[in-house]
Amino acid sequence: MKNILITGGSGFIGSNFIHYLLKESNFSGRIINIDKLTYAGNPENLISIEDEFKDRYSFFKVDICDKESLANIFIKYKIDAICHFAAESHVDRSIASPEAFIHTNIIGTFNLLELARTNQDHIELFHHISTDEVFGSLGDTGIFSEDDPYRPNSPYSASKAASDHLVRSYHKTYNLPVTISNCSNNYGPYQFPEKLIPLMVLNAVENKPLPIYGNGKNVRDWLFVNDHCKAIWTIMQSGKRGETYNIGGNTEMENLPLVEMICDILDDILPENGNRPHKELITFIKDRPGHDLRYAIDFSKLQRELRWKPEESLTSGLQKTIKWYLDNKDWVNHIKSGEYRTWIESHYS
Ligand code: NAD
Ligand code: TDX
Repeated sequence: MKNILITGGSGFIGSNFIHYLLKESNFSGRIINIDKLTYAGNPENLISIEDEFKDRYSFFKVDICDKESLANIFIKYKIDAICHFAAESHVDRSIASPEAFIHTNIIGTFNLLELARTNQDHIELFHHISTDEVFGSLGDTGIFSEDDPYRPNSPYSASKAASDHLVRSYHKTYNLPVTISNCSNNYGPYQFPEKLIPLMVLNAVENKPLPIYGNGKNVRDWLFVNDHCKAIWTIMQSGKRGETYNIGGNTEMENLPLVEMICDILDDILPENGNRPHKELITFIKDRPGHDLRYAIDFSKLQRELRWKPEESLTSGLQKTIKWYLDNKDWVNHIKSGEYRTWIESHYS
């Protein structure tokens, strides 16, 4: 793999993956990042990369629904691998307005697959990033394995499920060299503060309410984003073409104790903050419609076949993440004030 096309590389996981590939991995080729820069895409995530890796990194503001622009980049940069992150990713937004999820997650993925199929001679790999949410919801017991049936419950997870099926079908029908990974909830630096962990951290710092949906007993498995990046690169290099791999963090937790953990860490780091203990900010609010009760992920296939396992514990990962949000005040302020949008508009209009 010499020229990797990364879609959605300016979002949370994509930008962490670009940092990982260029700074920590054995990859010596070139990255072409295409991103539409929706509200979730932030070029500030990659400022240091643009400076440091001028010869090996290029960015284009492109929508994966725009076939013509995709084709031009594909040919010009002799793309031989695709790592596909671009998506509408937030469940609550998919409940409020599902349409963009259908366009980007389904049609966008289809466009990329078609491009890969029609240039198949040069394509070594199409890696598709997906989610454990395609498997639906678990009760108190059980764990998702790669062979489980798909039972998506939100427009977001249904659109991801559709895209997974398309990717699989392009392998079965056209023999396109694909791999798919389905992972649990990621957390870490550069995550947009609409998702649970960064939202709770930033609200607590400002002594704002910490909104917990329902009774706080919903369970998620938390995967530190750098562990996820290592898993993706492992699969891209050594995963069997046509296969799906689950990726998990081995850290199942109910939402309420997770938010309490965040509060305890903040109590230690910010002893002067007004509203201590931060736990007092916790507020229970109306539940999310169709809220999946529990996700748990069996990643033993990845561990057994490709020797990957998560390295970060939830405590150390949360400490690193919270410290990152406290240390990167400019990044946080630009997101909160909307200044990052003004910058994008002036550079890419
Ligand atoms: P994100 O919302 O932070 O980033 C998504 C990126 O895709 C943004 O930069 C956005 O601008 C870009 N994008 C959106 N629509 C586009 C379009 N039409 N064309 C080009 N670019 C577009 O999401 P994330 O959390 O980094 O998630 C990345 C991938 O991982 C997604 O496919 C998501 O479904 C999957 N995933 C995420 C998690 C998680 O916990 N965050 C867990 C499992 C799977
Ligand atoms: O304010 C909140 N209060 C709350 O109780 C928010 C934003 C969330 N929650 C709950 C809902 C979930 O049970 O916290 C849990 C995590 O919520 P999100 O951060 O919205 O993540 P989730 O819905 O689990 O989905 C995430 O993980 C799987 C990503 O957004 C998806 O892109 C990924 O596929």
